[in-house]
Amino acid sequence: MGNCNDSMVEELQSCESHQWYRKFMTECPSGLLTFYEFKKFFGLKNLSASSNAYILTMFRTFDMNDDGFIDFMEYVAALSLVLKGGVQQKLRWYFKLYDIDGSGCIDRDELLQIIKSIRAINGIPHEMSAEDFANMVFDKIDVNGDGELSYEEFMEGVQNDEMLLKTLTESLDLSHIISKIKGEMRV
Ligand SMILES: [Ca+2]
Ligand SMILES: [Ca+2]
Ligand SMILES: [Ca+2]
Repeated sequence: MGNCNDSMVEELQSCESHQWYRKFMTECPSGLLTFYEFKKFFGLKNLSASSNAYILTMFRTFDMNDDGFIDFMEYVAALSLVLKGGVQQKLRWYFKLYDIDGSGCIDRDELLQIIKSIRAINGIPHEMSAEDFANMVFDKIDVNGDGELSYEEFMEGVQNDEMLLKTLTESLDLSHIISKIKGEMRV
């Protein structure tokens, strides 16, 4: 039967966009998802404050024109990135997601907040504390030591470190959310 994750991705990639369109239009007849609807759409309920903050950041990253809604084009763009995007594209998107205040750099608090939120959502126990992990990331890739990760430091540092790349892409592959969509589409 092969690898379950591979077949899931193949299955999702073979999905016709009209299926996604139908789901979007059924759950969101106005064609615009608010943050509240976005959470409902993905079945995200009873989130802790930090998870809620993470989902809000994700929502804002999807909302490319910053109008407070996710329209169908933004929805499709986000899904196709998640499903098909290459490493560079994904990292670029993660950088935007991590840079919560949009300053163009990721500081330690932003990284810590994201790590904590991701862990809360994924619910997987980790050997290393979120604080230690954030410190390790900065030790490794904050090349000029100014306490912030620039876009260049982030892109180069993560791509040149197999462990970081694996950890970041795995923790952020959104498989949790995709499996929720997939579950609903089967019904
Ligand atoms: Ca929008
Ligand atoms: Ca920032
Ligand atoms: Ca730096």
